[in-house]
Amino acid sequence: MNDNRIMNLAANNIRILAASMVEKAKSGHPGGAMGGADFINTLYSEFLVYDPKDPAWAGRDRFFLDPGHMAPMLYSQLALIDKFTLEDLKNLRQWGSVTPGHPEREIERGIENTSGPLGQGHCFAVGAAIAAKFLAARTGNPSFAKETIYAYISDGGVQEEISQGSGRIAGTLGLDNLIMFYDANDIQLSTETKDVTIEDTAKKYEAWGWFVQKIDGNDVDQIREAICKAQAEKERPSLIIGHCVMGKGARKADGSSYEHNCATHGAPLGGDAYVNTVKNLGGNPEEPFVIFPEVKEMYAKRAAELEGIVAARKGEEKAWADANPECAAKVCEWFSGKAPQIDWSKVEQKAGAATRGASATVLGVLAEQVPNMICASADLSNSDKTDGFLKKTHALTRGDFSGAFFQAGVAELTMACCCIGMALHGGVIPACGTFFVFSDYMKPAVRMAALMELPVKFIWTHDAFRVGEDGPTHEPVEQEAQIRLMEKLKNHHGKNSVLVVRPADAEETTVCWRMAMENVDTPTALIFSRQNIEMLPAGNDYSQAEKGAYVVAGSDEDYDVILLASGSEVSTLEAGADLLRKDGIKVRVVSVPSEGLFRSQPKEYQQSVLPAGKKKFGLTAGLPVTLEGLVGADGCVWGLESFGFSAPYKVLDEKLGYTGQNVYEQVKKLLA
Ligand SMILES: Cc1ncc(C[n+]2csc(CCOP(=O)(O)OP(=O)(O)O)c2C)c(N)n1
Ligand SMILES: [Mg+2]
Repeated sequence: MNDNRIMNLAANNIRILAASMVEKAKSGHPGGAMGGADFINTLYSEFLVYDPKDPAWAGRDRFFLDPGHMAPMLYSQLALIDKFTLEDLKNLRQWGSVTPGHPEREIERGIENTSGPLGQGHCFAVGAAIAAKFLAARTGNPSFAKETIYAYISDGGVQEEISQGSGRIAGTLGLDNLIMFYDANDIQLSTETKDVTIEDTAKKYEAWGWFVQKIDGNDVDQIREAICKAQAEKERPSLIIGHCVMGKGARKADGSSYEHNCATHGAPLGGDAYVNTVKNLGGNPEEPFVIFPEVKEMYAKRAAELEGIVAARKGEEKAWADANPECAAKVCEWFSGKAPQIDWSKVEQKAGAATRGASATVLGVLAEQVPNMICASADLSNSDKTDGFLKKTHALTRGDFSGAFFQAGVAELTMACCCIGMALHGGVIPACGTFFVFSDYMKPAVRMAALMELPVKFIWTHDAFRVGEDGPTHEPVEQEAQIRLMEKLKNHHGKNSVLVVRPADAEETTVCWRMAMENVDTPTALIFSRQNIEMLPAGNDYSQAEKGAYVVAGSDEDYDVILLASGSEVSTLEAGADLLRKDGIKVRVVSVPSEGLFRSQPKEYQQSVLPAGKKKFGLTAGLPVTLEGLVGADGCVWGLESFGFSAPYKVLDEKLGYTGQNVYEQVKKLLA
């Protein structure tokens, strides 16, 4: 335990740095950061276990920040442990700086997650806590059982609906390795919190099965005691509600208090207010970017302490590894980020199956061969066919994490963000399934997974209006176009930020899953049909799906027209092609499981598959725009431009023109 005088000095140091960063940048959020300084300082100086020399150590505690706008607090704290320089802090929010406006994941610098969209961080932490328990159960490595996942949340995140999902899941699964600190400062961006909510947050979390403590969030003794009690809790996740003072220590230009004021949420304190604040906190406004010597000393002492703590943990790990060399080697492999070794010859597809069924076949093999994979479903496992995986394992439950299936309940965004959290933790390959139409509930998570370059697998079934009897609410139309926009968006490494695949039949499904498992650099979206699909012509070389688009076997030389599609529409094109050939028209059929991937191929290949100037006809059960980019001025696209209708799918196919006959008619018109 450190001297409280120095602890308060360190917290003030963080406040000064945070306020100064924002002041210098002329933009940012000082108030929340100043309020939370006592908690983060206490956590890092006395509790958080990490290896200063080995930031990516798999057994480290994790700290997830949800309110990314409190970046100045995190950067300042990390400057106290030498992860950022004072120069870095001075460059907050500037071009090319390592201190962007909201933190972006960078393990080397101690940033575990990208944050900004409030609430998702709750689930990232829950997912990481699940991963730690899963890895502990699966491997016996003692570090995973000792790891604690800390999360820092705020009023905004608690109001976000996703907090309900994280609260429910963590309570249900009894995640006692999760400790959330709620910075309850009663202030948010434009109002006081009481203007928008009268809820009793403590009771709410208690009802979800959490251990809840309420403390003065600016009192180091109370923070310490609360963390100790939370660590001692052996059944429930912990919520520490810290009543913090927004803008703690801030002073206005006239010297009066600037605490508990919305104005400090998202703007520099400004001029004399800033000067008065720094002085009030014991700093020098002429030279605010300093770390006080006593604070430096305290953190040097902590670094030395950590050496001992980490050495002891790593010693236990070594004893375990010596006794379990094979398992230890596997764990290393899991954390390497490399794609798993899979014997794909074990996948035996049934001809003519729905691609969701084909996906289930693959998932069954993955469940057997990929011991660090966790598959999830939002209460649809028997429909989205993730039950192919479930049948080979069992669900994760409170007190028993020996299974590998995560029953997320009806909560798609929660599920997706928990999977992201698992990926952030590392060592685990997460996949999650639901109906494609409900991908709408998951977009914010997909975007974050894409930005963080996490290889989460999103499984979306019931890919088109052929869920007809359920009616328009359940019929995806514009969803494929939306997710394919993410394929066009490049990540920080200049790669397509998401790989989106929609296979044409059961065999192409296997190849698409292989691509998904081999894609360790970005998320993958897999889009599957509900209904059975005729196989592509015999002799088709499915491995070509890896190029994103390819010429299907049986295509004619010297063709008159190219027919292109993804998913089940390819087989509809084949039916149309048969009719066209009877009329003497020569046809090339192109399957395009991924436009984004296709556009990443050499120009010559793209040109060889879809030569410019050749007549083209695209067929999509989505919006025409899904294929218009590939067809261009060379033809037309038959797509859907309404929400859909309620009727059996074969009726819809007829009424909406998804038949070989309509393909024939439309192509005849195009060629006329
Ligand atoms: C999903 C989402 N919606 C809106 C915002 C914009 N926003 C950033 S901070 C904030 C208010 C947050 O209040 P609180 O969490 O209490 O932070 P404090 O004001 O205490 O710093 C809002 C609305 C956001 N970042 N994410
Ligand atoms: Mg607040």
